[in-house]
Amino acid sequence: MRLYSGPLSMFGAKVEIAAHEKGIAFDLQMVPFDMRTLYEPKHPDVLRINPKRQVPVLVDGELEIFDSTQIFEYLEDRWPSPPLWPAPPAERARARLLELKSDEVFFPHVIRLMGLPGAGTHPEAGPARAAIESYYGDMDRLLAARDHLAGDYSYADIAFFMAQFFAARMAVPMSSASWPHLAAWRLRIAQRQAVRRVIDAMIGFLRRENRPVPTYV
Ligand SMILES: N[C@@H](CCC(=O)N[C@@H](CS)C(=O)NCC(=O)O)C(=O)O
Repeated sequence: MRLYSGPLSMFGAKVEIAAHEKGIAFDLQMVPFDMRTLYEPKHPDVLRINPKRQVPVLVDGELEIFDSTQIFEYLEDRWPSPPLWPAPPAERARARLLELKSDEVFFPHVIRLMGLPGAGTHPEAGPARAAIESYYGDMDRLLAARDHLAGDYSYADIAFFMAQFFAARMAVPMSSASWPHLAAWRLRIAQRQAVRRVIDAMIGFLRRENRPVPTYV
């Protein structure tokens, strides 16, 4: 199995973590990425497989798919153990919704900050920053009564762990005074071997590029 990703790809990191959690052997193919030119030029296999021209892309034999959430579904069907979705249908639906919200409700605010010099400290950062902090509040309330976002450790945790890692990079700190349950969850997830392996590689890349690294890691 081959996974195409980038050294700073939030969505690719989600898939890498899930594959490590399941003990799946894969070949990681990093596409060209540069802090100035970003994902240009595109890798020819990505252009051929994904009309959205984005990573992650997964190739497993004859199968060629893209999009981190679609890839999660394939990994779960093909390697059901250990499970990364809860079994009861309602809990599974809640976990899937949280995974989607992390990518499509929370993360767009982080992307907005990526476009502002100084990110969260830029004078125009206010609305995105407020939305990120409000989402932290929602997740903190959820985690007051449980250790993980939806049942046992799941794809929902993987997705939001990576999304908040990028929010922290964009100068929106998650204080343990304001969101104690969420901050404790983050430390728990950061200790997982599969997570550590992926974020350590990302931190190494950030350090080589002289970019700030979130302090809690
Ligand atoms: N919804 C997609 C988003 C993928 C995505 O935004 N990938 C970024 C890297 S993290 C990318 O390839 N960007 C390059 C581009 O859009 O040109 C997923 O979950 O995989």
